[in-house]
Amino acid sequence: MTSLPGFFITFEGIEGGGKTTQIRRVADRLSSMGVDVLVTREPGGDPLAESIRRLLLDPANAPVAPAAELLLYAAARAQHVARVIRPALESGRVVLCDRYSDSTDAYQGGGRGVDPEMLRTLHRLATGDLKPDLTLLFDLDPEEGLARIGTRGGEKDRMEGETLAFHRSVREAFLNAARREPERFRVIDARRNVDAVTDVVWAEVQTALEKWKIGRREACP
Ligand code: Z5A
Repeated sequence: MTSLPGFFITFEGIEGGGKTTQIRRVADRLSSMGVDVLVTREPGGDPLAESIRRLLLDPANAPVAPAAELLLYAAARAQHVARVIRPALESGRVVLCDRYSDSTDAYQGGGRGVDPEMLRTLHRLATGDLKPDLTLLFDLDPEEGLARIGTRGGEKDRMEGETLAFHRSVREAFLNAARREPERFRVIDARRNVDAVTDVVWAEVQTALEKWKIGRREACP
């Protein structure tokens, strides 16, 4: 949990789970209620981090050495946290972030097999131990997620082009993280239709934000 005045929500899961669709819907609802909300994403969210994103996802750069991939994701995050996320939370905003450090644990840890201790050290360096207050994990079978992405058309990015076995390991790593930290994670059944998913997501966000507001009132009566 962050000790900063703002509230930090991350949207996680395998490709095609619907994170991006749902983050927009949540942002629209919060904005219409007058909540000061920032929507951002990883890798990216800042000009330098967006440049790193292009390098990471470009299929022309394959194969990328696992250590290089890990360090580039960490570098993008370090910049994003320092320049965008932390300042927004310090000024009391609600930050909605499409992927964060759980993606590194799932893709570089679960998918590529990077040692968890190494990942923890890098997270400390890149984020100063800044953790989300709430993480919504959009869960579905990778076959279904990749099929959704397929209907979008266009060329597959470098990560989308990984094998189904890779995406299955990633999904398992996400679910393991949710089992380890049940107080932070909410696992959302992403197989349902978009509106049904929004109903569940919105209920989780509202509950979390109510607790945050009560905490703020108690801190500054
Ligand atoms: N990565 C990493 O390895 N390490 C890290 O530390 C970080 C990231 C931070 C970023 O790709 C890649 O980097 C990602 C992980 C890796 N790669 N993989 N694999 P990205 O940001 O370009 O891609 P993404 O985050 O996976 O987003 P996405 O492909 O856009 O998927 P999504 O956000 O989960 O879904 P969506 O865009 O909302 O929806 C996808 C399609 O499904 C779209 O056509 C929707 O209309 C449709 N959709 C959405 N919801 C539904 C429902 N409920 N039913 C049916 N259809 C739906």
